[in-house]
Amino acid sequence: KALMRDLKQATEAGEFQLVYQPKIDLATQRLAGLEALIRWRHPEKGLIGPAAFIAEAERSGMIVPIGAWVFAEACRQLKAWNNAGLRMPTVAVNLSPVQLKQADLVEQFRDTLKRYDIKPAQLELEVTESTFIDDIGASSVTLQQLRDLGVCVAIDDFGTGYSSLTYLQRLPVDRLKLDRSFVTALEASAQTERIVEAIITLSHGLGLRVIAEGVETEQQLTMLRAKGCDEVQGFWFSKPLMADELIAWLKART
Ligand code: G
Ligand code: G
Ligand code: NA
Ligand code: MN
Repeated sequence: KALMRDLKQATEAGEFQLVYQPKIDLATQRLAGLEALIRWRHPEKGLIGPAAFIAEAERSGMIVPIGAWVFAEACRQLKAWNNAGLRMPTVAVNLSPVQLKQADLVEQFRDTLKRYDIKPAQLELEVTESTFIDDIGASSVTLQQLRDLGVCVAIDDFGTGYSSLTYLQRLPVDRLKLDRSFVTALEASAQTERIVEAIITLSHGLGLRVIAEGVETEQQLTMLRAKGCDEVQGFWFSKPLMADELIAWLKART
């Protein structure tokens, strides 16, 4: 397949790029973290989003070198910010289920953190519920090893997957990201409101911080704050930004 051949070359040709979307702490209104999201600058096709190539990269196994690049690039950027005296909060990286099965994943991440002299606490990993359907036991072991390294782990897109409560009971995670679909439905549906309240209460009871994704309106923000949500991420504050745009965005906010 043409895309596949391109995908292989893209890794070597340096055609990938990370953009960063701010996460805001609702208690302080300050920047709480960033989510790194991959983009592909294709020489002919232009800018390609992950929806168009991540699934194919997972099928072909290319996600392994791509995922290694993503983690290393996030560390490189953090190091550059640290060197520039910018005190950036945590950067979260999306972890594919395929990567979690990689035998040398923990070692690879440990080496990369060391190479860039990054404190593990500056990194966070986002994993979706689909990661666990095959083998929750093996996934838990690897996630715990990653947490033992010192990185944070978040369940991504929470509520869209399968047996969420089993995962909450068994998975070693620190944070929960409430899926965008709940946020979208919040204003129009009292039922969604009750569900969101219950998820936040449940999470807090389990010691998990809750972050809501896809916040696009002030009303959504107000409702989430009233319900005790800890952090928000979405177009209301900012779309994902290139590193230099992010610096400009931060300057404009203060
Ligand atoms: O940035 P955008 O909204 O287009 O992202 C779409 C999807 O692609 C999201 O679900 C996100 O989790 C996924 N994604 C973005 N960047 C990465 C990445 O670096 N690795 C993996 N595995 N998935 C990513
Ligand atoms: O699956 P994941 O949560 O990793 O996906 C994150 C994706 O959601 C990013 O690609 C980003 O572009 C997109 N996104 C972020 N904020 C918003 C938002 O407020 N509205 C919509 N529609 N998409 C968003
Ligand atoms: Na994510
Ligand atoms: Mn998500």
